[in-house]
Amino acid sequence: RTLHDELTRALEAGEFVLHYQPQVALQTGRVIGVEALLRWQHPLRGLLLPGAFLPALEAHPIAPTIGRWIVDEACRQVAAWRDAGLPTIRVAVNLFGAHLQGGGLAGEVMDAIGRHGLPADALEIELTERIALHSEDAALDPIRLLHGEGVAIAFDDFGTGYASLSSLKRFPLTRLKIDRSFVRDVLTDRHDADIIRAILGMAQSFGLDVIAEGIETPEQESILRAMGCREGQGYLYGKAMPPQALADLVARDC
Ligand code: G
Ligand code: G
Ligand code: MN
Ligand code: NA
Repeated sequence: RTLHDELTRALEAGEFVLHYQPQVALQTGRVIGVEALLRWQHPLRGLLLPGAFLPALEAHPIAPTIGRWIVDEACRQVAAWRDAGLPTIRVAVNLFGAHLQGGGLAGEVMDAIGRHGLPADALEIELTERIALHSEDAALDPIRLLHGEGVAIAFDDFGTGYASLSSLKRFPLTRLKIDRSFVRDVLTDRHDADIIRAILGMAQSFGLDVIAEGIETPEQESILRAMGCREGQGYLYGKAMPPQALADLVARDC
């Protein structure tokens, strides 16, 4: 069987799972959100990371179907954590371009939120610049609609592409995710520190929240906090983990 055929079988067999990477408030250290990251529990090859299958999946006709499953599963999980006594945690999902193009996105997302009894702002949709850039203005209407309903919209890997500044004007956004390539050398590279300051300043003028990705050390955390960044994500707080491990992490500081 080809990888292409395997993906259809995997969806039917329920082999896709979501792992969750914590996002914390830099002032308090509290977990305030998670990013859902797709894994494939392969019967022979073990747990596969997106690098092994995402390119094939993105080009596959079932991408929108898997995208719909991801939204529903993420909402189901947040409701399950809440029902188990945890606070309602915001969950961010990464969008497939083909899912946005498919046309049904806004209805599916609002339906999932409603079905699981979540407030709209418990869900965040992550858009990459690649998706944003390659979409006609009208193709972004579902994103505008969801933003209007209170769903959070985040711009992933911000600062690495070309259309960042005009995108801020064109898109309905809630949050910028500072790409981890700027965080990595923030302590030693003056230009990276300047870029982060510029992003924070811009976000403030546009009324957007910011989260820094790829925080791995307490020193990176401290300087970002001092620069006025309020949220962070990275190995310092945890890698993407199964739902129960995430619940244990959150329960520790409840
Ligand atoms: O941590 P990880 O190796 O899971 O992530 C690798 C890449 O795969 C990241 O760029 C991430 O955006 C992408 N990715 C992970 N999960 C999903 C998903 O559910 N949907 C989409 N579209 N991309 C994902
Ligand atoms: O959607 P996005 O491309 O941002 O997906 C997140 C990716 O970043 C995943 O592959 C995840 O494993 C990776 N990642 C998350 N935190 C860190 C970190 O602190 N350091 C590094 N090197 N990678 C990270
Ligand atoms: Mn992401
Ligand atoms: Na990112």
